Formats: sequence, structure tokens, C-alpha cells
Amino acid sequence: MLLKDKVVLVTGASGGIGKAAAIGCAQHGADVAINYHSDEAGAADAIAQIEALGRRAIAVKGDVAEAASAPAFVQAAVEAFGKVDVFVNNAGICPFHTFLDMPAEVMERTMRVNLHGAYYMVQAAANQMVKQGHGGAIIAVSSISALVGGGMQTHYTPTKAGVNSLMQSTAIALGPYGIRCNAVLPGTIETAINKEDLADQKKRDYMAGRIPLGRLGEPDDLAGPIVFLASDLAKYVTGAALLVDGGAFVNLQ
Ligand code: NAD
Ligand code: RM4
Repeated sequence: MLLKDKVVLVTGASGGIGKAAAIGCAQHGADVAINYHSDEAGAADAIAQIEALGRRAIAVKGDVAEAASAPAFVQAAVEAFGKVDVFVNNAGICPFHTFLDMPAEVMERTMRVNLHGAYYMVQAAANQMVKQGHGGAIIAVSSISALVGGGMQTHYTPTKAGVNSLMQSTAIALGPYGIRCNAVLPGTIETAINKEDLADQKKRDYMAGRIPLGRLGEPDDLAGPIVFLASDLAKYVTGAALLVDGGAFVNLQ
């Protein structure tokens, strides 16, 4: 029970890593507000799983690329649960595409969802935490792609480096308020975001073969690291980036 009676907010939590993080936090005693974009059934299932754990949950629909969705999400959580202790910025997209003919709208949408969305959401959550006056924890789901490139991800990797950088800068800006800001950097985790990409058996085998722990990741692999960074176990950790990649990044030879 590392998060007993804490209120946790997670963006993009109707599936994948966000849903696993939301449920993981509830398993540790938190009430959870999730933001979701359009998957009503996924959001309802996340809520049901959290409630089955005896915790409270709400789902708030919103597009994180819209600046106004951020204060709306935070406000809804405060109305339901009275406060915000932990904010997990998770929502993201990665429409794999070649570089030379990248459509401007795909590039711009990726930036808006992954980076602008993170900025507005983190800012709204931080303002609420500052108002409350008892600190907090912010965790952003960045990526191994913050550290290495991807030929089909030229629009995506800069957003993930940006999210990592955002946590470094907000760690400084918010440290005086007792708000810790950290990033998790997942490797390759099997979710909807890469279903099509990993349907290519050759690529899948190549990716899995590069991972010292011998398998691709699952959404639940991120839950523990996120709960840890959210909890008082990490009370002196801020501005940090935690790779959760089965060892892929360090596997040079
Ligand atoms: P996913 O597609 O299952 O989850 C992404 C979630 O973000 C979905 O629930 C989706 O609805 C939501 N979302 C997308 N656009 C949104 C918007 N405009 N507003 C609100 N929500 C929106 O994939 P995932 O792998 O669970 O991705 C979660 C995060 O993890 C992303 O930020 C992604 O970049 C990051 N990540 C994933 C991997 C991986 O290998 N799966 C690796 C590194 C980082
Ligand atoms: C991650 C990483 C994974 C990819 C996802 C979409 O950051 O690059 O390999 O599958 O993004």
C-alpha cells in the first residue's frame, strides 16, 4: 500500500501502459482519475477494475492536444476526490512514417499530443499541487526513444526527448514546492501503439532478440516503476529518468 488514499491522475488510460499504471496505483491504495480520448469501453473497463479493488475512479473524456482539456481534467478530479497527489502524463501517439515524405499534419499532431499535451497537463496538475501546498509527484511516460533514434519515428523521438527534458526543467521549477518530477523510459512494450509495427515477424524477432531479459515488455512492466516514483520510497528522487526496457538500451555488443 505505497499510495494509500493518494489521488492519482493518469492521461490516456483507457488501454496500454496508462491503464496498467492506473490499476497498479489502485492496487497500492490510490483513488484514480483517468483521462481518455475515445475508447469508451477501455475507459469503462479501467474504472471497473479499479472499483473492484475497492478504490474510487472517474473517467474524463478529453483530447490532451487541446490546452483546455488539462484544467478540465484536473478540475474534475478535484471535484470528485478533493485533491491531486500524483500526476502521470502518459497519453501519446506514434504513427510510424518515413521521414522524407512525412505529412505535416502527422508531424504536427504527434507534437501536439505528445509534447504540447504533456506541457499543458503537467502545468495544470502542478498548479493544483502548489495550491494544495503539500507537494506531489509527477511522472511522465517518455521512452527509450528519448535517447536513441528511429528512422520511422522522426516526428516521435523529439517529442519523447522533449518530455524527458520537461521533467528535468519542471523538477527545478517545482522542487521548492516539494513536487518531484521524473520520467520513465519504456523500451518496446506490446500495446496498441505498435501492434501494426510488431506484426512484422522479422522486426518483432529482431527487437525481442536485442533485449537481455529475453522478451518484449508488457504494460504491467511499467506499473511498478511508476508506483515507485509516485511513492515516498522515491522521496529524494527528482529530475531522474528511469529506463524500463529489459536492458535493450545498454545492449551494444
Ligand atoms: P496505447 O496506444 O495503448 O496508449 C496510448 C493512449 O494514449 C491510448 O489510450 C490513447 O487513447 C491515448 N491518447 C492518444 N491520443 C490522445 C489524446 N489526444 N488525448 C488523450 N489521450 C490520447 O500505447 P502505449 O504504448 O500504452 O502508450 C502510452 C505511452 O507510452 C505513450 O506516451 C507512448 O509514447 C509511451 N511509450 C510506449 C512504448 C511502447 O513500446 N508501447 C515505448 C515507449 C514509450
Ligand atoms: C517507443 C519505442 C518502441 C515503439 C514505441 C511505439 O518509444 O520506440 O520500440 O514500439 O515507441
